[in-house]
Amino acid sequence: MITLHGFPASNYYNIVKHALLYKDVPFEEHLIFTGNDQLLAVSPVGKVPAITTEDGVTLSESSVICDFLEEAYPDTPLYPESATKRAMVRQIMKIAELYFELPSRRLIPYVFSGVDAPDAIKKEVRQVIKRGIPALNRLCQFSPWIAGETFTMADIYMHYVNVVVINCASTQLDWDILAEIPGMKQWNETMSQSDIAQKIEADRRANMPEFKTHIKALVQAAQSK
Ligand SMILES: N[C@@H](CCC(=O)N[C@@H](CS)C(=O)NCC(=O)O)C(=O)O
Repeated sequence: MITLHGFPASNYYNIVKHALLYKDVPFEEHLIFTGNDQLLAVSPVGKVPAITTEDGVTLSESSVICDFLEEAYPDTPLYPESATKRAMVRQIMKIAELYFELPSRRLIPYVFSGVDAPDAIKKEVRQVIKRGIPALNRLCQFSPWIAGETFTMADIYMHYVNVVVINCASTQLDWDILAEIPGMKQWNETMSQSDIAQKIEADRRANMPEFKTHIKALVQAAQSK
């Protein structure tokens, strides 16, 4: 059975968890937070998520794990058959990560510490997201799914990117970012209503207090050095 390493408050972790649940691949969750040296045994840079495959191989990087799951468990596909359409799905995922996820992520420490981010950082984050908006407007179909008629990995990926956009970038920048992409909010709402997304959201909320305690301990340890 696959082991999924990480913690349910992580949106990257939840991308992989959603794909596993959607594909109905048996897995067990191993709760481990970042900053734990044991994570290095399964993830070369000590980031979450990582998996241990049924063959005992460890893999990290959410998009790599998603590709692996598709190839190893093709029965419930999450990518189209045509190479071109597969690339289009991956294009949405890549743009979402580079122009929405990564800039929004820079604001996570400020959200957790309840401090307003410095203007210089806000400016940089805003500039990157501004490039992502027209790109996603061009690429996202919402007909009804993000890449067209078929539900794909890009639906899963974008939904969990949006968690960070909504909770970090929109709050810190006082900017309703999803509203800039017509169809995005309604699609995101539909995504959040699936049984899988609801289970993942319940697990995320349940894990939050422990995760916050962990972050506080990390900050205190760093300050006392
Ligand atoms: N590119 C990685 C990013 C994963 C990532 O940043 N995970 C966060 C948790 S949501 C993490 O492990 N952060 C710890 C760190 O940056 O050291 C992926 O796609 O899996």
